[in-house]
Amino acid sequence: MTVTDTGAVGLGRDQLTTLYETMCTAAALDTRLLNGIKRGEFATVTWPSRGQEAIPAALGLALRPDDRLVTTYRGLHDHVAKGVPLTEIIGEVLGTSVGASKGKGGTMHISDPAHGVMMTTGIVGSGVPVAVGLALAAQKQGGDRVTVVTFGDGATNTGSFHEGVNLAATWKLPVVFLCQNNLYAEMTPVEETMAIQHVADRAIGVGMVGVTVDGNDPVATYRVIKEAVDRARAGGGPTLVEAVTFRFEGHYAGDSAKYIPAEQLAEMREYDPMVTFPVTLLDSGFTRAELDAIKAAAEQAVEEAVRTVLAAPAPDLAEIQLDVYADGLVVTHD
Ligand SMILES: Cc1ncc(C[n+]2csc(CCOP(=O)(O)OP(=O)(O)O)c2C)c(N)n1
Repeated sequence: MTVTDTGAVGLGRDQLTTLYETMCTAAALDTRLLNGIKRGEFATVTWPSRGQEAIPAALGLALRPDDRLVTTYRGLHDHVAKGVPLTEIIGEVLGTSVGASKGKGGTMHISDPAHGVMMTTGIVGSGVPVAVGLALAAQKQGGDRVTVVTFGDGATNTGSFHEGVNLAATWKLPVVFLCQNNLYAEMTPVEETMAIQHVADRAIGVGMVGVTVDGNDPVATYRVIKEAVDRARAGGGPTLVEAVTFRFEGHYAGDSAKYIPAEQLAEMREYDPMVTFPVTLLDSGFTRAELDAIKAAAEQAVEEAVRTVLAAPAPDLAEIQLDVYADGLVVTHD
């Protein structure tokens, strides 16, 4: 197990811009949805990721468009990073016909194979074996496509996780296991469910590379994920990446998060990537005006997408069985 330090920036201006654009879009999306729910503008449920923006931004930069992703209910940022259009994401969260699954999936079940998003799941840990299956298919097909699966620290306590990583390591499958360790599983602090300090240590038991990185540092996280993706693509097998971060909102929209101690919240705010990364960017030659413009453009794009979605019709009743069964099979009830 290696713990990386953040190191010098060393990325090009375009890459840094992409990282910040993705982070701003993800943060704006989270905030806009939460605010809309709070003021009764729409009724839906989301699982916020405010604070975790650096990890998906790094992931998006490290992946090719044809690489595959499996994610969770807390995956809206991952969808943004993988290029799923905002109208498809918001459309699905709000259950309208312009959603990625035409409004039939909801926040927990966004899939968009055209952008490589194969599954979003609400069953903790269940994405791992699915990603391993996708990686096995890629290996059998002989291409160099990589699959990434993201999950929380709590998911690494499930049987699915342990079975999946073991098989992937044994068969050297092209998959990256990306744990977004936000220090809580739902309302339970990580130390109450794990006797080890680093999730990445779990890689040792199956003979796989495991790396822990500061998940609030998008540059360091990008480097670690890129190395893991390159290794998988070159036939070197899977990696378990643990990106340590923090979630500033409750487990779900409406959860007051009272179980997070005030001192911990205050301390972690110092490491909020939406605060620290702009400082890095200013040190790297960006101007405050440039950063403000990126943030404003992201907020405007989210606002326009919300407007489009709210003007879209609900899914048609005739739609209800389409895309649910295998092609051509429609079940009817007399
Ligand atoms: C198999 C299963 N058990 C329990 C739950 C209830 N549940 C929903 S989220 C969650 C916590 C998961 O924590 P973690 O994997 O750390 O992800 P996070 O929510 O922190 O991103 C639990 C236990 C579930 N959805 N699936």
